[in-house]
Amino acid sequence: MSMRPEICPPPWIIPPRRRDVVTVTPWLAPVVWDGTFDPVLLDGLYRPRNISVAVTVFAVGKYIRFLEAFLQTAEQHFFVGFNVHVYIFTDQPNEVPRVHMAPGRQVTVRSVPSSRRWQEISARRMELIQTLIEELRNHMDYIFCLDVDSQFHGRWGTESLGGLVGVIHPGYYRDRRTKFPYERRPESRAYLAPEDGDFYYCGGAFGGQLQEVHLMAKTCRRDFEADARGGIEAAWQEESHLNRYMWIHKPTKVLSPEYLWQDFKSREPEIRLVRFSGVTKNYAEIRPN
Ligand code: UD2
Repeated sequence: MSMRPEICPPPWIIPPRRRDVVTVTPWLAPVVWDGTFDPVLLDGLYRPRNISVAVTVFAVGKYIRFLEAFLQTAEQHFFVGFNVHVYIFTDQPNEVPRVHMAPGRQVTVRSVPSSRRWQEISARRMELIQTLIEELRNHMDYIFCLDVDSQFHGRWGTESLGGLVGVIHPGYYRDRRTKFPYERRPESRAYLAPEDGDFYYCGGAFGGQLQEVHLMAKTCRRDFEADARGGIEAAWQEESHLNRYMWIHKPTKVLSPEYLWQDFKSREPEIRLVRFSGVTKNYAEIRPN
């Protein structure tokens, strides 16, 4: 792989690009914010490697209604110009909208049973992600697991790639760790003590290299099931287990809340760009219970 030197200034002359936010973790993982990276440089580095990115998205019950906008906006903003394979898990395969996709991009639909409890849907995701990755090994390079009730509004691309990638939850990024809604009961395998924790990460967006995400999904599933056998369900289901996992196995890249905002939240000054955001929804109307 060769790179033209003129597109990459010498690293020692680049001043820090953002001073208003944390751009590196104490364990030296980058925290990605608008302005901290050069998209042209990064795309140029990854393009010769012909990388492929898998995406999982779950659309069970009424959540099928979010799929069309999710897919359409992914075409506009998510890894544009790269190989992308979206895996849709749904109980209504015939209702999956047809969205035109650019060359190198495709969709696969997988059937899953309907659920009576919304917590079940969220919990089962880790199991399905684990088994999907076991099938995909050697076919895809990276995977992102995303909430369907969301839309892309800005670029989400090669700057997000890493071994294990966590997204800082938009609801808690200004809070102290004692306020994070981690699982606080020591009898749960998702337990974190008040002095533990780095960020509060989203269950609605995470990813990385296949083997890293596989290990995380497998561990979260195992711990979730062990909790269930003991009659306990963590405060935020798989999101709680993911937070426990990422406390112990630090992500190699952290994405700022630009990568999962929430439409109902007013924009803070440090959020220059919302790239992906959860739509505002009526929980009582949309969830099975
Ligand atoms: C939060 C998390 C979410 C998950 C959940 C509880 C963020 C910003 N959001 O979202 O990731 O951790 O809390 O565990 O991190 N789904 C269906 N059908 C249903 C219910 C859910 O398909 O009837 C799927 C769908 O893909 C949805 C996802 O599960 O996007 C998460 O469920 P949610 O959107 O209801 O949870 P929410 O927004 O409270």
